[in-house]
Amino acid sequence: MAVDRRTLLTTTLAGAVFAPAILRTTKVYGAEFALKYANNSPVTHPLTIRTKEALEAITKETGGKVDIQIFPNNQLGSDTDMLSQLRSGALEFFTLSPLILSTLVPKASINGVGFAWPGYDKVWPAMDGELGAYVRAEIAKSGLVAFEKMYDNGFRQITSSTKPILAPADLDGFKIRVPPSPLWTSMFKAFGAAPLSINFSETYSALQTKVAEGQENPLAIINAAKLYEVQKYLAKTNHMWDGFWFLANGKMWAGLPKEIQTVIAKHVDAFAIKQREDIAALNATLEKELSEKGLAFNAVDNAKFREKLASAGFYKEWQEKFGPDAWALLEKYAGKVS
Ligand code: X2X
Repeated sequence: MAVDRRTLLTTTLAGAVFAPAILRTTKVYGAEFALKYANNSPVTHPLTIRTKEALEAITKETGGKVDIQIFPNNQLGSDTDMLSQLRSGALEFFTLSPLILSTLVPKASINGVGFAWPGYDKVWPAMDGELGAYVRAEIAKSGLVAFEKMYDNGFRQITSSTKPILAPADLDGFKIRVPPSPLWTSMFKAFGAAPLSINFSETYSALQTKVAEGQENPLAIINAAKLYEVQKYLAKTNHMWDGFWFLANGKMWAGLPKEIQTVIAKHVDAFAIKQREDIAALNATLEKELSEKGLAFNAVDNAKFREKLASAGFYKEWQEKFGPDAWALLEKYAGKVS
């Protein structure tokens, strides 16, 4: 059998397993499934690093049949933009905070209820268990698919350029940037703050120009996005836990061959576990690193913040909004939330 140049090139690139199918569609000529994944995270953040590795593993295992290009750091626009691109099919995959997703899937924000989680030992069993399954079913109704394992964002901390936040009263009138989500706005209103709903893509400049005095994010984001350059103080409030659902456009997903779906889901989920470990490791070292970069850390009495939310009616309002089923699942894992 004569081996022509094209065959040689193809088998070299693709390896033996998918070689026959790939003859028509090598990476050189365009993969059979050329897709896009986008996020809001800096290139040095574990979300970008690990999703990139997951996508490479997918390309490798499919012998180049599936080539998912990554667009990190809001290259395709803000979270709000990317969510509409995902819905229309202009974008195939996207990682998004469940709280921002709640603009489309209201019950998705349940994990973000203030001070619900005592720690990660309660978060992961919930999100990998019945609470996560409940939310994923809600997401499915909206025409999107959420993969099983969430990626971590983290426990959120409040930063400020104007004054340290030592007690709930310091939030009174405080101009704080929050991501676009009713739960976030509601929570900071309950603290008496003046929340500004701003996408992450605009957050650094909103802080730099002092449109907002402060913001709240986990340490890994504060570090990777260099928010310490435009903030002076960090209050260790741990007021909310947030993650990222790895989402797919539902129609596109349904159109993929079963064996391709299996390979994609396998790697997306496996690298989520590695990414969670990365965030855990960073949590152990970043207070020191960020202090050295100039952020002044202070501890707070979390119970006082929680009491303030309770007395403002925050828990009552959101318990009604989420309804008894969702709330019961939250409390099943997190303990009593009120
Ligand atoms: O927008 C934010 O603050 C971020 C990066 O934490 C989210 O994706 C929700």
